[in-house]
Amino acid sequence: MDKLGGVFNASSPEMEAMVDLTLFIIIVAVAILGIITIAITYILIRYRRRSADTAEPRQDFGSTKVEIVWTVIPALIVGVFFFSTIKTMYAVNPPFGDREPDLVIIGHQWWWELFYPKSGVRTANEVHIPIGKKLLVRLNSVDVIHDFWVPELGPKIDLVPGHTNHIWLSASKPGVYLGACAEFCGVQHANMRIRVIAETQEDFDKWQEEHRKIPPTPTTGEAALGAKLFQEKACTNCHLTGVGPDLTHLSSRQTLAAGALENTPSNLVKWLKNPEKYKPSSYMPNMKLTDVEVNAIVAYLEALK
Ligand code: HEC
Ligand SMILES: [Cu+2]
Repeated sequence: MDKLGGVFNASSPEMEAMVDLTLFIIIVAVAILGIITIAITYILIRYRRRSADTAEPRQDFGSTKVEIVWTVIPALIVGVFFFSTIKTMYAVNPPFGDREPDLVIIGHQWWWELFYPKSGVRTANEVHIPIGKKLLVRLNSVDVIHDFWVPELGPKIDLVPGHTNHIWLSASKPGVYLGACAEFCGVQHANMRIRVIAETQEDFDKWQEEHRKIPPTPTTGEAALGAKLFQEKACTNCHLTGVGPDLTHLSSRQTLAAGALENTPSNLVKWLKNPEKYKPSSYMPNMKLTDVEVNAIVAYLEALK
């Protein structure tokens, strides 16, 4: 399974702001720890009990000056943390007013439904974004609480049934950023992976243009038989209704079933024959297809481009 990128490998302005704040707090905290450790060590040695000491040392009770110093300094430090945090929150999550979302993500057990309202593109599990742009993302769930988390790009955000959340998503350089559902959501929680594919505006536009088109239904050969079976075997009952992922441009995706399998024609055959084996308990039923049927459906799905 692919490894997630680390949070310190920030690849978006949002994540950079969060990492800067984290490092700043860590550095200040370590400096305080250092000062205190040195002070305690010094005091322990300098004022240790010596053999000539017989009486109790001088005792001081109450010093307004000292009280003020040790109240004001920590208050200032906490104040600086407070304002840096507010500034970071604002950088990561600026108000979006009545702007319409650029992308809608809907959590399902155990896959991500993706919809780009402005272009009408529907897909699943692999989010495409243009680099250097902030996308406003609206998140929802149809079943239980899920959580969208791509560590290199930004904070985690819950997908809650009956409640809408928003997040800004961006990437500063092209790449494939891996993420995962970060809220336990059932047996296949671990196989609910996300890929964010950040590309140049040009490549993103091209991707979007291709995904807007409904490919023609094949009329000859195995693929034509597959198209017929796709209707007859009731695949459409789930895959055209949002119960299962949109399969129109499946062949352009890198993985199958939210990261459970690499997307190759032979893995697609395996998946269709026995989804249970690769993603136990997933809501894709074993459709009990014959080899001929599976091959025809794979030919059809591969032909949809
Ligand atoms: C009862 C609803 C249902 C039916 C019927 C159904 N599927 Fe699915 N299918 C799903 C669900 C739900 C998933 C997502 C599984 C997951 O990732 O957890 C899925 C996943 C898939 C995937 C992987 C998609 C991706 O984005 O990675 C393929 C391919 C697929 N189904 C093909 C088919 C074909 C072909 C048929 C008909 C022979 C079919 N399905 C019938 C519900 C269904
Ligand atoms: Cu989940």
